[in-house]
Amino acid sequence: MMQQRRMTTAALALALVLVTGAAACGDDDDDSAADTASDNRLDIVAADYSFALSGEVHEGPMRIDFQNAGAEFHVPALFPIAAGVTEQQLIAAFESEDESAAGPLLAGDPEAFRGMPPFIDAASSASVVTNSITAGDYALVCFVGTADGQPHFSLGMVTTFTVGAAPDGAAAEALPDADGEIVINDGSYTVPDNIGDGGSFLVRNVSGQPHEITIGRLHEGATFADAEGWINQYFAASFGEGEFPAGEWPADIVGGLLDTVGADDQALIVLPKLSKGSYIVVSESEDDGVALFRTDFTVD
Ligand SMILES: [Cu+2]
Repeated sequence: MMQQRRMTTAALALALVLVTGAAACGDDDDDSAADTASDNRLDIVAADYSFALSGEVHEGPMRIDFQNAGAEFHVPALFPIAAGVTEQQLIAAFESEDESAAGPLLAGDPEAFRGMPPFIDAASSASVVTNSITAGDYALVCFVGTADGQPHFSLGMVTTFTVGAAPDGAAAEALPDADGEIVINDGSYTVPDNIGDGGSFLVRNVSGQPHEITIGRLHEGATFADAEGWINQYFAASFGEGEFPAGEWPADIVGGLLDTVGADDQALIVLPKLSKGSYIVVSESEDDGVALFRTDFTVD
């Protein structure tokens, strides 16, 4: 069930969300969120097909930088796992026809909001600051599939790591101050006027239902429909239906949150200074699975 659920989530995210943007002039290292969380930072580099992690992390405001050094799309799905569970056990369980196989390996609520970075396309990166990841052992898993139908986790995109207790034993601290807010309304987003400057942006959901969020930039001359058609075809193909689309995806992801954001969930999306262009903010609703909505903005 876990595998199916996560595959569905990842597929929907990829299929529905479309987005993107090239962060050509990115310098995201001088914002307050970066400074505040600089000592509690997880770097994830995805390749075809592996995750390389660096950084020792603990409960509390944690910055996560996710970079895709591969040629395919990758998703940083995070699950809490029972102590001592190995990557090999996880792969065997996810590959199993038995839907209950993964259950005993997991701990806590696998669907809980953790404020992870979104799926990203090749050569993109995305950063967040979250304080929703509690101490414990975790697995990072990519459920995207290859052209010949193999899930990336079967090829090596599973890794485990530990999040330590907060240094002083206290409850998680508040998130650092943001440079602005991105508000999820009922059917649209409100983005702050300074979003193009980059920085850290608090995501606040007042829509009454959970939503994901992905922010990207369309390539010059590309339309939303171009990007949507390409990604839908890519995703269908990655799960064994039809051919992969030709050429490049005409968009680039610059940020977002993989997890659905509920009313009480908070995390910061950290954006680089955005290059000029047409951007889009996209969501699906988890309630009905397909309630896509989008908001456009332009950086001049
Ligand atoms: Cu992958």
